[in-house]
Amino acid sequence: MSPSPQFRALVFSLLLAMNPSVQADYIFNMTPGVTEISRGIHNLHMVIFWICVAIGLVVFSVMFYAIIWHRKSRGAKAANFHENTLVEIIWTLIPFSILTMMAIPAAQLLIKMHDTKTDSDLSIKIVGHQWYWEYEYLGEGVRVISRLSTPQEQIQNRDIKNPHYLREVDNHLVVPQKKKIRFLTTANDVIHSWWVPALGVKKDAIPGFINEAWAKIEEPGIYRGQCAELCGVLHGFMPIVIEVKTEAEYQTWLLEKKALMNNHPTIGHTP
Ligand SMILES: [Cu+2]
Repeated sequence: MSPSPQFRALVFSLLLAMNPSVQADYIFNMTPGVTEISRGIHNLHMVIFWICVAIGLVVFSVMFYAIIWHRKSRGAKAANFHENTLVEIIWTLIPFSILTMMAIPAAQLLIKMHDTKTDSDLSIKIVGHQWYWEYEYLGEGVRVISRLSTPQEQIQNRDIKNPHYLREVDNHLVVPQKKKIRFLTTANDVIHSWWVPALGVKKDAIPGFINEAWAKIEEPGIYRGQCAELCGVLHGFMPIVIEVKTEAEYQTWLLEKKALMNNHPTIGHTP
């Protein structure tokens, strides 16, 4: 009997996974991102990860040592003691101090992440809609409606999918580099969540509430994200694309956008 197609596919994918050149394409870890905060999150994640690895090694070493060298078949007799105050104090103090060590850098980073009050250079109101994003540049009179731009032919498998399939929009959120941008998120209908991993920002957009986040992006480029709160049938079809420009390019873009909106006041106002 020849192996089933499923079995052959499994063997093939396992062989493929063992190939070093294929492994190079996989990144299992979180990425450091492009802001000070996202790097801070990544570093904290790595520190906590290695603390967990160390705890795991210590606990499992002691456990396997006890299981192997002090097993009953070797004639080991279990110690029988209760209410040993010293032991109880030690096994309370050790986890307590480990948790405190973890909490200090985590709290420092959280405070930094939530500090939207100081020195922000511009504020952008982000409104989640079923199913697109709306960006309003506060004080500038500029509004951008950002919708999925992947053609229906690709979604319905009638055309070849492009590399940014379902992660591309008609109008990017354009922002300047090296400026502290304050994001104010809210929603028009149901709860959405504005998530851009490279910025280390994930903020719920809740109707009737305004949440705050911020980012200061060092390098120009395009960064992508998506809605991260199940918001209805097209939840997976409202991506986020941020285009970071140099300050001069951003000012030019803003002027062009303002001129366009003055000439056509309905642009960006109607979904
Ligand atoms: Cu959504």
